[in-house]
Amino acid sequence: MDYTLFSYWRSSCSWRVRIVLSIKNIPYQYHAINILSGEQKGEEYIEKNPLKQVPYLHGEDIGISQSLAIIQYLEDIHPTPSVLPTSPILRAKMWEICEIINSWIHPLQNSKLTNKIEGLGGDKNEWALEVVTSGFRAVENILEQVAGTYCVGNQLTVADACLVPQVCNARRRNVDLTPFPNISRVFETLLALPEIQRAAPENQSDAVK
Ligand SMILES: N[C@@H](CCC(=O)N[C@@H](CS)C(=O)NCC(=O)O)C(=O)O
Repeated sequence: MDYTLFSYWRSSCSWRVRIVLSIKNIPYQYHAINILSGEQKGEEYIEKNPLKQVPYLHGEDIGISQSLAIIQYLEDIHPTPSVLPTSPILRAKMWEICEIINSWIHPLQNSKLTNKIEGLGGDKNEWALEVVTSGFRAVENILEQVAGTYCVGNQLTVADACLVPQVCNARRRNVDLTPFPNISRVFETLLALPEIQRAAPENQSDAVK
């Protein structure tokens, strides 16, 4: 299968997908979409993804948006190495972590929303800090129960693909990570892996250095 990933180097959702492609060693073409200059709103791109967002995975007969849907597809088509724990309870815990990041932290602290909050007279930094801190508190609690070398035991899973970009984001926002020792430890371990480094924003062709 020839894949093209429509991605922006700094997009954390794109980074999640790049991490899984990298863990599974799946070759793909990288198509940069500059979301700062509004390329995601171009007619040609909207035909693919009417949500005007990245990531978007294109293949021979497929077009998929939403990072977790793309990841599930990649897992189904390229099951080895798996990024899902086999134990049902560990798999559920993994999805808990993913959902906290994907459906709580990420959408509530993205710049589109925080800029709106600022426009309405709110303090965008205070808002983002509150969201990230409450989300990380919940993730930390789960990691206390299930983390090993990585988020869930000693296997690289979707939770790791979600955690790394979100922690990088938090660091860019100067969030104090000391109350989250498990998150910090797992993050540092992950960041040192070649699979994660290959997928890192600064190593993409559209990175601005
Ligand atoms: N739930 C979606 C979120 C996608 C998303 O928010 N993408 C952001 C980048 S991380 C984007 O394209 N923003 C540009 C915009 O909304 O104009 C996913 O998991 O893929």
